[in-house]
Amino acid sequence: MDFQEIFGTKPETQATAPGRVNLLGEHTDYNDGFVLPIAIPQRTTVELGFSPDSQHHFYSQELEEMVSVATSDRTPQGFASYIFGCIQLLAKQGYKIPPVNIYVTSTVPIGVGLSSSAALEVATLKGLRSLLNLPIDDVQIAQIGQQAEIQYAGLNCGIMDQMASSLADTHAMLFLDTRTLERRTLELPAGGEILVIDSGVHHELAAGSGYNQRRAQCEEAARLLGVKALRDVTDPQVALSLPEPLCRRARHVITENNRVLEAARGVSVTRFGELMNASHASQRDDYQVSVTEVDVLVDLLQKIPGVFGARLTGGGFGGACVALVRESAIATDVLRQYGELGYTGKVLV
Ligand code: GAF
Repeated sequence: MDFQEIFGTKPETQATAPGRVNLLGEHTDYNDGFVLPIAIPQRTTVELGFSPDSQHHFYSQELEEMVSVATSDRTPQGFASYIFGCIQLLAKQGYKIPPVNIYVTSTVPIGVGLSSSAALEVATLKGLRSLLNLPIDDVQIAQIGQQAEIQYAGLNCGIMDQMASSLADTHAMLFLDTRTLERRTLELPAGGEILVIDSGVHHELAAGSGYNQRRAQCEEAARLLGVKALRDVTDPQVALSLPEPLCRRARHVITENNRVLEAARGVSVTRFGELMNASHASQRDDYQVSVTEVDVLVDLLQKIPGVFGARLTGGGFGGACVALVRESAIATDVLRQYGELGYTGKVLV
């Protein structure tokens, strides 16, 4: 069923935003640190029109679900929470938002660390900007999207995903300083291609997950070290003065920022791969956001000739692995070996 079949009119406008895969710089964004994401080909598209009644109506093609909600209602659950959050935040900024119909379709995989929620927020905000001629730029869209995630979906996230979805493309990495929002695009290291494989274990990051706990631990570590954010520490030895587990959490963030900065200075594909491998070890051992299946998959990838490096990508606790490879055909071998161990993986990018 398309927009017209669902809502009885043609859409007034539409907008689209991609998911992202993060190559380096995990759990650094809410520490004011550095990240290196790139957009993926999968996108979320929203079509929009005006609602004939006093409610907003959101329809998800993938879920075949309609959610109708008035501005004064409580936040709905699921996909609608992100859209509702974006609308409410625009209204709080003083924009007059009439009741709207929004039709969502997406190819961004959900729950694997490729930012399906940021793609929905950014597409929604760009769609509303177009529908209502709102004077907001792509960075403001990322900032509002991040607040929608925090205030309406309960994930105390950083700004990487929304910045990547709003500003990145599939041809170059976005090197972003999440404190200043200064950014530049960087070519992928010559000779490397991106491969993303789903481990088959899906994650749920929001309220109650280890994600918000990790962020709180980082803030506590920064407080104990007397800095504004862990970004302000560059020597991993400094973390040793902290009690566990804050010591490990801080060490991950400090070393991860250093890895991103080294990669951004321009390194060979081999060195970039080594940095990815070190990033995975740090996420697994210090930040403790990996799971067995992901570790197995990363391990297989790292041993296959033609793979420069591999790591867990995104928030963790399951999800996908990103690898830098000579050619993506090696995926067949990896999936076979992963399957022989009793797991089911899937190539996503
Ligand atoms: C999730 C969050 F939304 C991001 O802000 C970031 O912290 C990431 O996990 C981990 O690097 O995608």
